[in-house]
Amino acid sequence: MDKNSLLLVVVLFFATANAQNSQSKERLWYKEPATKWMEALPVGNGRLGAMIFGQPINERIQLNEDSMWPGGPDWGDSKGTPEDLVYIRQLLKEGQYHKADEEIVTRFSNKGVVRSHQTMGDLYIDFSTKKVANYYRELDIETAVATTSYNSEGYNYTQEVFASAPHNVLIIRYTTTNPKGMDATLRMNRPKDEGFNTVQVSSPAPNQIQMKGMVTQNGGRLNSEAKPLDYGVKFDTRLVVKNNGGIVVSKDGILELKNVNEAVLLLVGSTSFYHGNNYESYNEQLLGQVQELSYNEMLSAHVADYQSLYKRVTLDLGGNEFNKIPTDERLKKIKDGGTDKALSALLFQYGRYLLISSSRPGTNPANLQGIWNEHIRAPWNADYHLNVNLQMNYWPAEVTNLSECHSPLFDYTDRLINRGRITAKDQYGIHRGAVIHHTSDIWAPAWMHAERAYWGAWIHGGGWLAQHYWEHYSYTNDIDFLKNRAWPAMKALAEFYLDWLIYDQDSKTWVSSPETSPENSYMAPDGTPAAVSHGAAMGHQIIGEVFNNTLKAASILKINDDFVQEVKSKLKKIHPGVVLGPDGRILEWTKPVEEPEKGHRHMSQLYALHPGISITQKTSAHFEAAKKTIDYRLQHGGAGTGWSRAWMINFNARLQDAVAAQTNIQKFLEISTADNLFDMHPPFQIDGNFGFTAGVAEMLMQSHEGFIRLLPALPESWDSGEVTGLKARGNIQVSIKWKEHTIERIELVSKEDTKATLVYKDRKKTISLSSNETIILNQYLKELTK
Ligand code: FUC
Repeated sequence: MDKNSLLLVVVLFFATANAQNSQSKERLWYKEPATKWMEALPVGNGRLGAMIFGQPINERIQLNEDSMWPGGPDWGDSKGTPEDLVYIRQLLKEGQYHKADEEIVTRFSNKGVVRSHQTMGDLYIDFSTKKVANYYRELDIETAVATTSYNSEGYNYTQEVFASAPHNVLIIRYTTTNPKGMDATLRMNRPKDEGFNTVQVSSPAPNQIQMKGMVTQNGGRLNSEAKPLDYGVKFDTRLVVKNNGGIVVSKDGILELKNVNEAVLLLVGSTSFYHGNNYESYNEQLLGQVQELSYNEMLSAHVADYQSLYKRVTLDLGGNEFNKIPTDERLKKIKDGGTDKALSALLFQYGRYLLISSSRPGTNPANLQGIWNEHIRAPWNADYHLNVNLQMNYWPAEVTNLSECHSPLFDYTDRLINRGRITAKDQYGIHRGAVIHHTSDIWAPAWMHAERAYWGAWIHGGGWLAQHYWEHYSYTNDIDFLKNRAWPAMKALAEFYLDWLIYDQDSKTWVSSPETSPENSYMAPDGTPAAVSHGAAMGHQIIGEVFNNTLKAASILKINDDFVQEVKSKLKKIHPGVVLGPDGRILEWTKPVEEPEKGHRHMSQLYALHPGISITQKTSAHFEAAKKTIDYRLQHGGAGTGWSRAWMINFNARLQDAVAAQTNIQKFLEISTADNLFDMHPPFQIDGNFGFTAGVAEMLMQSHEGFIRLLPALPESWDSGEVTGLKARGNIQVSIKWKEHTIERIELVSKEDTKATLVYKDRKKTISLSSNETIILNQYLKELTK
């Protein structure tokens, strides 16, 4: 065989291999390397993350670690006094709404917004390769491995990257069929922060790069009182190369690889946040351990660990022939008006992939960008926004069978509650319980960070998070969790509300005041927008829910003390959260008002529909009013951001409106999805990915009404399909197969003896389930479907 025909054989071989790859189901794949960050592909082990560009010659791997934050827990917990609260309440009584807006900020908020999560830096790998053919790049979300492959001058080259949770390391492997091996240069650096950059890069050993320093830049927007920070989390990032063939030499923190046939790069990143002063020795120890392991050992451990979570749920909506098309081209077809239901299934699973990759037991919770952030000052500081965004990140956790991934949220909220107790006491004079305002950072301050009342003065971050504790229990039946984690947290948040509410003589109800409705404002009587109000729908809905869930928990835990009695009595007279206006919509404030932003992205007055559970088909007037409220928002340009659109999918699923849910899915793909399938606010914000996944699950199965509703919002085009392993409240796993819009098979698995009621369209059936027995409900299908 001459050289040319050998080349042809090799080229054909790779062409076939690539085509095969692309047909397999759950992967994102492309024919071009990423040229922008939003085209790069994310991997992560919950704490450590990377964005892979897949550039064959000058590769960039952008690195993240979830505790890379400046500062410390030292910004204090409160400003203002209980007298200031009395003053604001008085202003509202006098109808001085604008003054209340101003004074609430002046008196209670003394810093700008929180600090920013920061990038850990970049790893660059420059190859001497000149020509590239048959380029292929993918992220296989069934194994959580990102692969790049290409051919150069007759030889194959591959890069594989994964972030291992069991071994706590990022692993990158390069291989080639070229007997002469590869030549490459490896370096790491980190963008400069403003003035206190302390990064040092060196080579402590011939095959190592070390990058260490401190996260010092403030990042957040500052008001005049706050100064840039010269302290923060200390970090140590190390890269070790293990090579097969050739040599590795180091010079000034740069590694040169010559004639290397295979190179395995092991990258660890450790910080003082997790390891105190031992963060460097932790890395040394860890590297010592992982260097002993083979690539295949680490890969198998990674895949087994990842799949133990990922494989619990499968979704097939048909249309899988589209998987043969590169992901960016599929998206383009949708933007051009096409449909691709397999892409919805892929995006559903991608949300699960992202949650597994950004939130694992022991890590920090997924921030506004999960863990993937290339900035020193990220948009909205990549922080923890508590007025929808952080909660949305965790909407898919229970229903898509990833309960474990929910746990960082509870660890973090417990920390918020600790600080929120001080805030409640010092700022508002409330001596029991905790308050948590609208945004926070890794140090978990709970106080008010506000430059403007309409976004900063909101007090229900904690109340909304209380829902997650209750839901985690509802889905898992984990009584230890209820007793030891959920109860103390729910009680702290309920206690605060008990003392926060004031009795309103006009309405003869308990009202939350001062209130704001997330990021929105109403027209004050003088015809200009104001934010602070005497009561608002969402606040009352959240407080009502906290009280209700606390009572449910108390009854399970057999607690009936004075606190429980007080909750019962205040709940009876709390201002209703759902009040209909003259046009039949649900009011966002307690009275009908002119709304300056009629299509506002937050749909706070619909909290009771989703993620709350009090508006259901049973409350038919509210159900109808919710529909009207949504229509009105959309008619006025609503759901403009990715997360808002994703929330719409969840609302429509709850309203059992398959057509509207499908329309919002289509719009989400058209407007809010980037080529790497990251959600765009814009810019990138991960909440929409998680909200999308939760929304699709809600379209297929719901369990918030006390029974399991099957296929409540199945779009016309999802005519046949199968979902397995979804979780219903009560710790029941549900799988459904359907054909031509009719259920063919239902499988239920319960961990304990219980009863389950299934509802399909207008049919209902209650059955008994024994523990750990798989029940296939063929015998009931007739009753359910006809
Ligand atoms: C909320 C939203 C914004 C943005 C920010 C991070 O405040 O209103 O749209 O998503 O969080």
